[in-house]
Amino acid sequence: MLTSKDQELAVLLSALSLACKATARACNKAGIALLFGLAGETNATGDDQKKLDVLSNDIFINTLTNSGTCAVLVSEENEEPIIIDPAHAGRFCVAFDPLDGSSNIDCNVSTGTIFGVYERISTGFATVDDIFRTGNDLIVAGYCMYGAATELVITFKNQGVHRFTLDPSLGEFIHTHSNVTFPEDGGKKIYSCNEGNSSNWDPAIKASVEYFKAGSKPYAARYVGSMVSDVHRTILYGGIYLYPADAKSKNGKLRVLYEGFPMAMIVEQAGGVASCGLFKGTIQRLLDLVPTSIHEKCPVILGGERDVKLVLSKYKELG
Ligand code: AHM
Ligand code: MG
Repeated sequence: MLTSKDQELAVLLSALSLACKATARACNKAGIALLFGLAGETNATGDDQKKLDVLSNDIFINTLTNSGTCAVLVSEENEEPIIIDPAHAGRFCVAFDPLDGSSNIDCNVSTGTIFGVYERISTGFATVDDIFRTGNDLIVAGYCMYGAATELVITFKNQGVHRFTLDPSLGEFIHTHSNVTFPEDGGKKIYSCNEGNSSNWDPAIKASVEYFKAGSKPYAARYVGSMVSDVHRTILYGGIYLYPADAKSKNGKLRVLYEGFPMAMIVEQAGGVASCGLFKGTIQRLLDLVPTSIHEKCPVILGGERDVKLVLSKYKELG
């Protein structure tokens, strides 16, 4: 029998899937509806907002607020958390990046939405502390990829990773794959990172990428520049995705709450490894971080065990 929590979670998931469908439609029609280009504002981390960033953010905020299932929302596009008035609040808190991969929006390359769901711990007025928790506390993590097809990938913590593809003729996500896992042998030898930053990387990352490129059968380089697409390919084909810290960005580029945590949970649930590498003096499992600000960043190293272990061994060797 469904508990009231299960029922409320079903409503939340329906709201998330509706917001993903609406965002997919906006991306599909962007050229015709003149939705490419800048909105004229910057977001919380100082990035120029695109029209589609703003539209998708409105879609997610309105859909989640109106679902009546949420108490706190954190979006990449909002400087402050949104605390929902108790009369309309539910039991969940959602951190999301409504349209990740902003640099790819205007050239019609894949983008995605990333989200993580917590169950609130407060009673009465929710507070941002409901979301300043380790990634291990997430009860749902997911992403939606707006690519050649729109695909929703979700994990309900400890219940594996599931793939759903949007059938545009039905307007519904169809469940296509259960218990998605990384290829057992590590899969294809692919490394995925912005190598343009390599002169600022630390020695362990430099040495790892040199290792991947060495020998008679070097790894292939693949980098879309949209985390959702790069991580999706890494899970399905194998290999490693890195956005490490560097001399200019000591905490890396990607945000803990709505990029690092949800992707790390999906990767671990698919049998992979998610690490920050050597971060703040220790080899740091990504999901064990405890954020203290909503737009906090962390280094991200995700992939199959074969390749992430290699990077961690370079950290042990070189510091
Ligand atoms: P965004 O949230 O502003 O789109 O930034 C996140 C994106 C990730 O999707 C992607 O992996 C990374 O930034 C690419 O960064 P870069 O252009 O520095 O390679
Ligand atoms: Mg993003």
